[in-house]
Amino acid sequence: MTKSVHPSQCWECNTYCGSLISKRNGEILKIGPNPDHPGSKGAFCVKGIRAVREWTDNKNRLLFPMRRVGARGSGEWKRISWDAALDEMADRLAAVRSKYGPMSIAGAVSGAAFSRGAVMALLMRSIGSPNWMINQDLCGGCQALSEKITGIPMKNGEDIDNAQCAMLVGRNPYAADPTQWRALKALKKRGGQIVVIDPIQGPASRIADVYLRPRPGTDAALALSIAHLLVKWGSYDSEFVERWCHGFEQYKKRIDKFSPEVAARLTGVSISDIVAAAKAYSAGPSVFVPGHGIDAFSAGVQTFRAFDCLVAISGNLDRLGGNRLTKKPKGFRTYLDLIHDPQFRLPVEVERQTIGAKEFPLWSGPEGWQTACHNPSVIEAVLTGRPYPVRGMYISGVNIVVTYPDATRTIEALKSLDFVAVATQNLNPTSAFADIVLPKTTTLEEEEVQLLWGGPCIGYTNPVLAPRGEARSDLDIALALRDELATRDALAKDFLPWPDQRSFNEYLLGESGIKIEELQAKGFSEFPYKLRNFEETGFPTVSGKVELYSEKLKTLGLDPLPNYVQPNADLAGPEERSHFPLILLTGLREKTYHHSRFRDQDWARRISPDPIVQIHPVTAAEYNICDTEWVSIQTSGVSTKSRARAQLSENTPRGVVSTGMGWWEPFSDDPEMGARDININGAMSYGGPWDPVTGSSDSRGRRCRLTPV
Ligand SMILES: Nc1nc2c(c(=O)[nH]1)N[C@H]1C(S)=C(S)[C@@H](COP(=O)(O)OP(=O)(O)OC[C@H]3O[C@@H](n4cnc5c(=O)[nH]c(N)nc54)[C@H](O)[C@@H]3O)O[C@H]1N2
Ligand SMILES: Nc1nc2c(c(=O)[nH]1)N[C@H]1C(S)=C(S)[C@@H](COP(=O)(O)OP(=O)(O)OC[C@H]3O[C@@H](n4cnc5c(=O)[nH]c(N)nc54)[C@H](O)[C@@H]3O)O[C@H]1N2
Ligand code: SF4
Ligand SMILES: [Mo]
Repeated sequence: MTKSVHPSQCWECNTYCGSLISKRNGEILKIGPNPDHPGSKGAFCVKGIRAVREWTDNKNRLLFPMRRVGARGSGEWKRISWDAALDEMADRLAAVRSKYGPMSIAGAVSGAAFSRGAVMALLMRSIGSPNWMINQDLCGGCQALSEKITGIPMKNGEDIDNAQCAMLVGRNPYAADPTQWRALKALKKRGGQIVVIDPIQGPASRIADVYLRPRPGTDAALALSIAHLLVKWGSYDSEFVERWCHGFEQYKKRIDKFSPEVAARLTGVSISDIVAAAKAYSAGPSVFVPGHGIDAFSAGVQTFRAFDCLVAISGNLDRLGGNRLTKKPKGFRTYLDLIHDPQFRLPVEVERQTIGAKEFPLWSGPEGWQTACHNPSVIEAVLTGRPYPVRGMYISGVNIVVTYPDATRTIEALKSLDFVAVATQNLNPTSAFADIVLPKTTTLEEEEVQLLWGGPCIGYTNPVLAPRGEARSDLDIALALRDELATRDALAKDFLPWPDQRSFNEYLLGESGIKIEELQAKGFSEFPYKLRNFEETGFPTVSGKVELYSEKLKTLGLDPLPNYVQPNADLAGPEERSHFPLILLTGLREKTYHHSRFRDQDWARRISPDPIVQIHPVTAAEYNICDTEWVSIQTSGVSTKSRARAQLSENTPRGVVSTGMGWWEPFSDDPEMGARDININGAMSYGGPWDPVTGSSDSRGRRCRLTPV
């Protein structure tokens, strides 16, 4: 009997918790937290302990490539060899490419937080297409773009451990992030203050010293008002502002308008609570802890700009106990570095044709954050041929039928394509519409090296298991497909120069001096860094300073200053209000599931068998809705509905209802597996209004109605 312990990390979500994996005779005995990990410091969750193992050894695990035999979406499959799968995929993609051109092929993936994102981008570029689709318009994109525009990349650099005050805005760390939750409880214990801004009461608001409950989508007014008070009280960092902030005078004029009286009127929060939040935040060091609750909506960038500028002027930027700027070891390459490296880029005239680049130049195309395209516009292109046809798609590591809004349109688009291939670990509502499905490795079977902003450190995922069945990693699939396309003369250029995952990972480590062996032994590698070395680094903006006033936004004809934007739900006329009287929030996280993942695991289904929609008892009574009863949810402008069980709760304010996401039915006979029944995105629109920078649509704050079924 041989026993061993392997330091690794879980990356089922981008908390990236350090893990210790015990093995006996080649099989996993236990997965648990690594208390020495500088990022997670021993925090962990049930998904890391349990779900990922069952995900790997699930009875539903896809183990072999398969070809569709019935009609698309009929759910009938036949096992084929990898050779046959790659042959057919290459033939069909090459045919699409020669008929409609390289840009008619698009790739979909979650994004560049994982190696599979970079691999998808480079595979598409090798084909000659700049069109790869990412999730971030639905997740974190507004935050990232605001930070980029303002010049302060600080995502995941929240130093709660050294803070005196944490201000949570639209964040539910109890369910979403055990590392943050651990740190917040410790902060509370040592007498620090917690400010929570969230329309829905939850575990965080219950431990808050100051709890602000704004109307959904109005948070920017709170940030501008807190800044207003800090400047009025003289409790901002005037030295930093003087030396490092661009446009303070214009910014000051803007925040002048946001007295607590004005903000109270816009948000529904009391004046005294706004003042209390400003007092707590100004005491410092204070850390801003944002979440998805203020991201992924049509005013997401402006909302983040309002908070980011507050972080800057309050002196909490890159400060112990504040928001640390991204650090990385010298010579190390991140996935984003790779994507932007000139040697891996298509000609700029081609990148300019990325779908979405004209409308959202800071999102898509040559100047874009990840260069990826605008998803709803790609779906439009599939269905209408405008701005040009998209006829083939390769989807990997994303379940777009469930997680993109408007499942009906996504399904229609997939059905109409000339060719669709999906790489996945299990059959799901997206793979249901594929011609070919490919079995993918799980995080226990892959080696991954990445920068963890949180540590900060370089994190390492140890491939502790050999791939089950015939599963392959994204890079291996991409390399094999590239070779097949090359023999068919269907490549623009080869942008995948690595023979295997190890050499890819060594390329990322670059000249950092960090070796794979060290990572294997420890599971991570820390590196030295400095705080507030602004004289050395400057800020990556036009002015070289933190741009309170954004020169980039001005050039694009957008508001260069952070502002409050009225929520779309407020713009509805009397008829829409009477038909759709309630405001819908989506995305409520559950500890058991990760978006659409783990939906086929018995233990999780026992804890959480059905989707729920939370509703205030008084509102429920108004619409004859009883507790635990199934209701249909319909939003304004969308004809399809979604079902969920009502949960009467005073956590939700009157007139607002809140539901989760990611639901589908793995064991259903329905070939769509519930994607247009219990999936909230069956009832959501992916159309505009879009955030003018990221193209994000409102994933919450939509007008809706609930009807008992
Ligand atoms: N267990 C589990 N953990 C996860 C995930 C998962 O699926 N399962 N997903 C991961 C991913 S990718 C993400 S993006 C994160 C998401 O996790 P979080 O960043 O915590 O985001 P949400 O849970 O969507 O919403 C957080 C809070 O925002 C509030 N909110 C809604 N609308 C508004 C608003 O207008 N203003 C304010 N101030 N608050 C609002 C909601 O009531 C909620 O309490 O979780 C990550 N962690
Ligand atoms: N209405 C509404 N829609 C939303 C949201 C919302 O709040 N409301 N939230 C949005 C957010 S924040 C996000 S992040 C997206 C999530 O959207 P998705 O990324 O689509 O969600 P997942 O279910 O996490 O992953 C989908 C597929 O990725 C693959 N995959 C999963 N884990 C791994 C892995 O470890 N390795 C590899 N190689 N592949 C893997 C699997 O095939 C899995 O089925 O959904 C967004 N959609
Ligand atoms: S929070 Fe859970 S799922 Fe996310 S990385 Fe940590 S252990 Fe894995
Ligand atoms: Mo997300």
